[in-house]
Amino acid sequence: MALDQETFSQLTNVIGRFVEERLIPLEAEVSESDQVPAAVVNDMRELGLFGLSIPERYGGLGLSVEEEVRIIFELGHTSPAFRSVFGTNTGIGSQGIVMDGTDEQKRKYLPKLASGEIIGSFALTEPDSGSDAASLRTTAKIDGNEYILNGTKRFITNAPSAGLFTVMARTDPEKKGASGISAFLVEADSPGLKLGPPDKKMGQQGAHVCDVIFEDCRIPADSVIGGVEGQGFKTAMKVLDRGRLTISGMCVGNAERLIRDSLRYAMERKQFGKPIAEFQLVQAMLADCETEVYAARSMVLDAARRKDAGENVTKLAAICKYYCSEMVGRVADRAVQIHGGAGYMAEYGIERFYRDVRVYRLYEGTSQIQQLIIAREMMKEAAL
Ligand code: COS
Repeated sequence: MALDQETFSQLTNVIGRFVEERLIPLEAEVSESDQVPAAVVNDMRELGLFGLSIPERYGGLGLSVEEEVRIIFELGHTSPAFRSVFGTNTGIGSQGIVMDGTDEQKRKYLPKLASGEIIGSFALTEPDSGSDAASLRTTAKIDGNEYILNGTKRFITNAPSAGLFTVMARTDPEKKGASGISAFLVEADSPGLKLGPPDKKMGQQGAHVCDVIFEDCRIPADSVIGGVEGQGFKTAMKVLDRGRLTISGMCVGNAERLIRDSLRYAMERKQFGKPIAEFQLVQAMLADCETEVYAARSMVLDAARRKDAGENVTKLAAICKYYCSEMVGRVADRAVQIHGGAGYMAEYGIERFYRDVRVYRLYEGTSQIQQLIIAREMMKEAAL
């Protein structure tokens, strides 16, 4: 643990109250307006949410992975669009710098990411490169003391508000696979960087996604993360290992919220003269949800502790992401079922969560990619 027990439990309580009192009442409004109010974003800055995982010497709270996922469990009790406001700053938009950046890159960007002065965003996916990340085509060609970037990045979370992108691009066209890829820090106002229109999505209104287009975009030569070419794919994979744990934490939090709402509804809603929670078929659905979320929570905490202890958690992060994202999908489906017709109606908010959680099985690697990673790691272990 990075914080002492008492300070951490105070932080958890403060964030828990913020979620209950400030965010939950705004869920429907955020979904309808597709916007998190600026005043809420300010509160998030003041609470230190943008810097949860960024080391203290760069202005963050420096939480361990276990502490961060415990905070994320709390944040998962409300719509995921809220966490998305700062989720890339604490996760995929900052961790490339934290893990592999030079001291100068850390000093230049981490304090601004930690305070929320700028938004960080992670640009890996392209129109023709999703699951097969190593096939990406965006190029970065050295030209004197600059690189020139060309290509398009797709479905980039927080791109519309980003001040800084971590961009994976091919520096060595001779090398088709992962070893030809480098990671760059690209400021949003770099000449030749353009944004596409905001994408319309199935859920998570309030969180914004769009294309990022590089047309002869010029950036300084010292923008390569860590100052070394050819390491960008590995940086991206390490960032995703960590990101997959935090997404798993969101899945657990969202599932806990859905279970809480479903239990309350089942205990109040009467049919055939008694609360529907007294019917065994409804009880079975509640029990399955509770059992699965307990398993999910336990595995996320175990994997987070192992990561904090310095273990390689590539397999465990994939296991968590796979299990937790599928689990919350099942829980959301049962939540709709328990609510009956009300579960299908916007007024109750359950259908909104049902749509919101669907993306967990897709982004930061589909369930099928997680299966592939798990099996590969098993084979590697067996071959040792
Ligand atoms: N940590 C550190 N290094 C890693 C790594 C990890 N988790 N995973 C792979 N690497 C390294 C490998 O060790 C290898 O290095 P060497 O050549 O020195 O041995 C290199 O990276 C290439 O790895 P690999 O051969 O496994 O790459 P593949 O092209 O086979 O692809 C998958 C690997 C499928 C796992 C990868 O493309 C992936 O995760 N795809 C999904 C991408 C994704 O999540 N996209 C979502 C968009 S981001 S929101």
